[in-house]
Amino acid sequence: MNIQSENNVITSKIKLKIMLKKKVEDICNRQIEREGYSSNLYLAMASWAETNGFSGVAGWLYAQADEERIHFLKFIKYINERGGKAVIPALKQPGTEYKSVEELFREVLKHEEFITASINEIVGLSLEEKDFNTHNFLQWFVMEQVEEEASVRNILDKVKLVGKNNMYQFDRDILTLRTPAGGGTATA
Ligand code: OFO
Repeated sequence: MNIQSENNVITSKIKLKIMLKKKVEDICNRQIEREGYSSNLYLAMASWAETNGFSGVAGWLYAQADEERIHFLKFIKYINERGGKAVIPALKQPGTEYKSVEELFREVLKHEEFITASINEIVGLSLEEKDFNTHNFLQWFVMEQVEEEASVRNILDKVKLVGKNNMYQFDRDILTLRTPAGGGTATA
């Protein structure tokens, strides 16, 4: 065997080692769909808020939708970088109506809890499969979910405190409750 073919064999052995296992690739592709849906869900909620006079709430949701799109892209790039193939899915249509801002944020919290469980499931699989690269990649999402859930619970507490009659003030102030993208503390 000449040096060139020896190098090719070594390169393909290394590739085999670092390539994503099919199981991990599939579950990461499932997460692409969930992150894409999260972005669309928050856009749909933003549209409801904007057309019901809550421009502050809409601003919060538009910003959240942008963050979810970044999560969506992170998974796409990660799969492709690891030698898998990211599949861009069709996304189901989110709901269009909410009875109140409080109901809307209860739905946001429910959805974020679902995403947390989904991320944790991938963390579990990465450990089972001894895929430490994926495990490491996921740690950012684990922390992000802690922050997102805390931020939405904080908003829900405020909605309950101000009550229905003070929604003007709540809507005016909600953007000060935003946690900066990718970590950090809320400004209020
Ligand atoms: Fe809201 O979370 Fe994405 O990951």
